[in-house]
Amino acid sequence: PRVVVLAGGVGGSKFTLGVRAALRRLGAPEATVVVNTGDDLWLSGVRLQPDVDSITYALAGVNDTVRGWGRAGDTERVNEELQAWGAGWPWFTLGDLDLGTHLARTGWLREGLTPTEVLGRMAERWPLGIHLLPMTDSEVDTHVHVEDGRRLHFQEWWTRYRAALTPTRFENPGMTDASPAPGVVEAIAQADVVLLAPSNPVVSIGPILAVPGIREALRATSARVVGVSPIIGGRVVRGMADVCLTAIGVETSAAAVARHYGARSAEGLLDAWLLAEEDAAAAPDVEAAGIRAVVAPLWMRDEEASAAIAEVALGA
Ligand code: GDP
Ligand code: FO1
Ligand code: CA
Repeated sequence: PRVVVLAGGVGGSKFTLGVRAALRRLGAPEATVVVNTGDDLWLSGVRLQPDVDSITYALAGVNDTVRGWGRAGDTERVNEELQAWGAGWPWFTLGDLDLGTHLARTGWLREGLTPTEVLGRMAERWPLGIHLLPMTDSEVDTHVHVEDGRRLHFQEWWTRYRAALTPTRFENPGMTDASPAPGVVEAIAQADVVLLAPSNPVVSIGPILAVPGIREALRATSARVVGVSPIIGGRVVRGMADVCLTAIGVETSAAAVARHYGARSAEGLLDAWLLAEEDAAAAPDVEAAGIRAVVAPLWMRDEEASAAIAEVALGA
């Protein structure tokens, strides 16, 4: 099958590893993975793309699996020097190897390459076994409005305050003028299956769906659209998706997230939704919303577990 995946960083990369393995077994073509770029930011003169890099590093097998971001075995010599200059953010670490990526990317952007072309360039070094596309070539960084009236970049809200400042809303300045990156709408139109990774529904999948044209492409495609729940047993596995969901008035439960994406038959996106075994009792709620519910083990412990989830999703 021709497969498109919409994905964020850590949840997105673990799931993408599984999709790649499952498609290789089937002898199917490489999946197209559309990645969130709302996490991106400029810092110390370089462009960071955390979710892009999480997927790139994970598929190249060079990611730090313990920390959950950056390169395995990285060092922080340059970061110490930046801190000594008072440059960048004191709560934000740029690893030496990671900085190599940011410098290469920023150099290419300054030479006039688009973010899509930069990803193409990066795939020459590390053939990822997937076709990685940014959701858009525009800069639409996510900002978080918090209770005291301030507006922070998503990265400051998360890494400095650990999501402890209550968000009132999320905003992607520039989004109304953005368009999908070249190839995104075409890939969705030509797909047999579109998978929503078990990524943060608000700040990972949310920005992708907010790019004008992407939701419409998902509504129009003849592909089945299948989502995988990032909520297991009524809790987020890691990260701050619960805080984000609360801010937009969605309960932290597998059924509520499915209803948030909505049934395709009711102006939404989903044909089917994978729920964890721990949430099997919520299956009737999902079905009542007009979405086919499929119960499966959803812990992405390792690549094999993720591949099994991908196989169930492709079968749904
Ligand atoms: P981020 O960009 O690094 O925050 O990562 P994503 O947005 O792609 O994914 C974050 C989400 O992944 C969180 O809401 C987690 O609940 C979810 N997640 C992480 N590990 C697992 C897992 O093993 N299984 C499932 N179903 N969800 C997971
Ligand atoms: N997360 C942290 O908690 N602290 C950091 O210092 C940090 C640095 C960092 C640098 C590059 C990069 O690509 C990601 C980095 N992250 C860091 C992870 C990132 O803030 C978030 O976890 C993701 O954006 C959430 O998807
Ligand atoms: Ca992210």
